[in-house]
Amino acid sequence: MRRIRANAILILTVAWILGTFYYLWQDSRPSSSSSSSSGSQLKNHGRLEERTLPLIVTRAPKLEQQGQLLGQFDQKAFLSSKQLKAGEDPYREHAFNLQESDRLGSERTIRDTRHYRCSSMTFDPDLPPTSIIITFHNEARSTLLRTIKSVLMRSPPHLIQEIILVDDFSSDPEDCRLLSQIPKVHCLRNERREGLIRSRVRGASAASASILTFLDSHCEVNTDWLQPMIQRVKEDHTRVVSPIIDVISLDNFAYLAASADLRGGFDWSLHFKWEQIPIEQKMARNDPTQPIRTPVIAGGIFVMDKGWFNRLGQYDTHMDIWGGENFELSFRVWMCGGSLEILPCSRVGHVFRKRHPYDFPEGNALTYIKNTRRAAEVWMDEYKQYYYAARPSAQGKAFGSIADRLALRRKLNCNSFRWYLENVYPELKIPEQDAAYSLLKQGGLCLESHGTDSLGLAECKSTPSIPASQKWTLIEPQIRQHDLCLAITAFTAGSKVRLEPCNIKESRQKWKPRGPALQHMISGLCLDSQPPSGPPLVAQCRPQVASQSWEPQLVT
Ligand code: LR7
Ligand code: MN
Repeated sequence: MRRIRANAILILTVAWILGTFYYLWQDSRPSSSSSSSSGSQLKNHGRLEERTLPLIVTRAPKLEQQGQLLGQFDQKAFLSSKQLKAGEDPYREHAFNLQESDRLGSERTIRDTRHYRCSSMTFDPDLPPTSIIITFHNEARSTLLRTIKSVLMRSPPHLIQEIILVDDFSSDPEDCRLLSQIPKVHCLRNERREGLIRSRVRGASAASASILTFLDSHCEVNTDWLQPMIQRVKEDHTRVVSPIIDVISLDNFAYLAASADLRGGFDWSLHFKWEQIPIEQKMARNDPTQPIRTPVIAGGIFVMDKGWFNRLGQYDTHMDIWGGENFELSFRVWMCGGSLEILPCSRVGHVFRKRHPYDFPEGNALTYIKNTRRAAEVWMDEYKQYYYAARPSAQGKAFGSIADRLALRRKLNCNSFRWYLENVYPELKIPEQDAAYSLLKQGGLCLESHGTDSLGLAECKSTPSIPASQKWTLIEPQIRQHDLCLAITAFTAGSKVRLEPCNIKESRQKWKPRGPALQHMISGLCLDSQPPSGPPLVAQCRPQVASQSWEPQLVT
């Protein structure tokens, strides 16, 4: 009896110990149900992972190491000479809580927010070093110093060739001068306000390493952030790579993990947003350490080969202050032969703000319009009409000459924006245009849909009683009715046509006008109403045949 009881106690004890281990192990993995609602804007906080317990921390280096890191630089004096005065609004100058930032000082430990499998990744022993480029305009001393120190503390020293600061004409030139005392840090000061785009180009031109790494001036890089990015760029110099950007709270400076299932996207007004990875890609991801292809990058934190940066035309230096350069770079990289990806095993924290703490000499809205208009005019081809439709105030606003950027695009022999939409961002919906419906007339008859499977000819109706079934939107290459598109069912003459959900990648849905006829682009066949009573089909094109003539008539 006693033996049975002893055994029972032993079994319970073992189970308890195993259970505890299992619980701890579970807890140190990112939760799988963490995807938060698809982020909606640049400064949103809707992309945080649910788990926020600090479990694994990155240790700060010992004091003697720190001495070596900072050389002659006196960080105490640097920070203490410029702190918040009693009674001052801590948010006023930087749009984040300066008091909290100052309280943290020049460094701290942060949680390693990577997936647990990232720590077993291996990298080439001979990765090339990088030049880090940080532009700043009136950045708070504590956030700027933490950015620099986090780089020095959490990167393998041999991978940091130098840190190039570009002081974009901040009010106090001392910041730049003092920080240059830190080993490996150089600071270039602009003689007038240039904005972040020209400042980055200046920093990049001064860089001596073959790989460029851009950071905002209020970041904290996390454990082993750099190796995954340099590895990917070393393998293929046309890749432009970003980390997952964790959130540093603008109120209390807590370091919070961002969701790992997001990528960069945008709407037609060229407003950046975080969005969920498309479901098919998510299902296919069985390795959480794999890169995530992204249509655009947020813009501030990325690694790029220097030769590739130069060959692709750096940045559009006629863009001012802030905004739009991330679209221009992203379109250019994809359309001219490169790719963009987010590396989930690289994490960098960034203080997301709700407003700009600095002034825009020409006004915030006008500057954003000028910059995005330049991106749209140079890269978006006929699709720029949707940008103007979504941002009517952009029409007629000055944006300067784009001749050199167009010449660059020609020289690099870049793909079209349609190619980009089809191959990189097929999820971006082409908007319905209210005013651009047409009838497709053949004599007195009009092409009409009856449900999705059946099409036919019927007597044309006139305004105001035109039924939706006779209204077509002709957006080359598609012939649309709301979200449905006219498609051939097979690539042979005599095949039926029907309506199916639009998909810009689908070659069966691509048409172009050929004289009065509508020609299917790939098969070369033409839309034909023969026999007149039966459903329309595709047939060999015969110019001037009445059954192949479709006269579009705009209805407003
Ligand atoms: O006139 C200026 N001169 C500058 O040097 C204005 C700004 N800057 C500096 C500034 O000090 C900071 O270091 O430029 C950097 C970016 O400015 P922020 O931090 O005010 O911009 P942001 O974080 O709101 O903006 C994001 O979008 C910008 C569009 O132009 C840039 O691409 C930023 O780099 C970018 N930041 C990120 O991608 C970090 C992640 C945020 C997201 C999403
Ligand atoms: Mn920023």
